[in-house]
Amino acid sequence: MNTSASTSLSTTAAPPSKVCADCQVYRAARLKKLGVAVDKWDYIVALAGNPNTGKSTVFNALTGLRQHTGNWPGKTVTRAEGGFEYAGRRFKLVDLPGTYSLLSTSVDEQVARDFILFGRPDVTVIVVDATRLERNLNLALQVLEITDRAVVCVNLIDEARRHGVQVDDRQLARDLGVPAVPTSARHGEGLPALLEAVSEVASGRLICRPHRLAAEPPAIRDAVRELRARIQAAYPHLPNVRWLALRLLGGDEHIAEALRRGEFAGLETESRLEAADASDAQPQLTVP
Ligand SMILES: Nc1nc2c(ncn2[C@@H]2O[C@H](COP(=O)(O)OP(=O)(O)O)[C@@H](O)[C@H]2O)c(=O)[nH]1
Ligand SMILES: [Mg+2]
Repeated sequence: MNTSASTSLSTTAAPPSKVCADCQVYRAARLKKLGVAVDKWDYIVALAGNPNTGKSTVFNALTGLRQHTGNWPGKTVTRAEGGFEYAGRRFKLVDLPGTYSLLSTSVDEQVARDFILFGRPDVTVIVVDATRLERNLNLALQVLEITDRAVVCVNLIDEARRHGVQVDDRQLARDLGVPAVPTSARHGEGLPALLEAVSEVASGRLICRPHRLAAEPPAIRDAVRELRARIQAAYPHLPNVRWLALRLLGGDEHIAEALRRGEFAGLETESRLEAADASDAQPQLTVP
């Protein structure tokens, strides 16, 4: 197995708490709304990635015949979901639409983003193409703005090798702050290490510290700071406040509406790092 990721990431057990029990109720309701039944599964894993990175190949390799397809609720976008067992735990794997970004400019992007944002998967596997790493990291960084539970699957590593490209997965894991596992899904290579990394992040044994782009342009710094403070006051434990502030500044009506409607209630208590001191109060936020 690939142990490189743990060199840059701390391994800590997630503290169980009453708050976590409450989140499970919230979470089951939200996932149901997103069309996912949660009763038979210990963990939910989302598969994100650009089109043609081998997402479906990874999905098929992990789930085999234990899969079915349908549509996302209220959308004509196809969804595949399936299950597998690993280390005595049952994982539900949800294949998200292939997208180049999560800015919600298409139905596919909206579906993928909403699932990561509101479904709060235990792990999001970001499948990237090892031969086009730079282009693929755009989506990876966007996912890491929304969730801190992710594993990067550096797929098509055989193609990269064929072209003389070597990917330094250890450095990539350090730079991104999440495990990076080289795979060749078509040939089954690297999948055991991928499963191990997913299992470590899902169980909370491995806590990721994802890379977030450091500074925003001076022109918007004050506005971001102010919005962050307001969102944080309403939802003290959301892991992606800065991203939300930036989306609001970008005129993202979908996010503004979700904040107005209080759809982030219950999400903020799930931050494993801070679950212990989360409060039960229902936050209210007025978005101008
Ligand atoms: N050489 C190679 N081809 C792969 C690998 N993974 C997937 N493919 C191929 O890449 C193409 C796209 O794969 P698919 O799983 O449909 O990509 P998706 O669009 O991300 O779901 C297919 O022809 C796969 O057989 C891999 O690791 N190595
Ligand atoms: Mg596919």
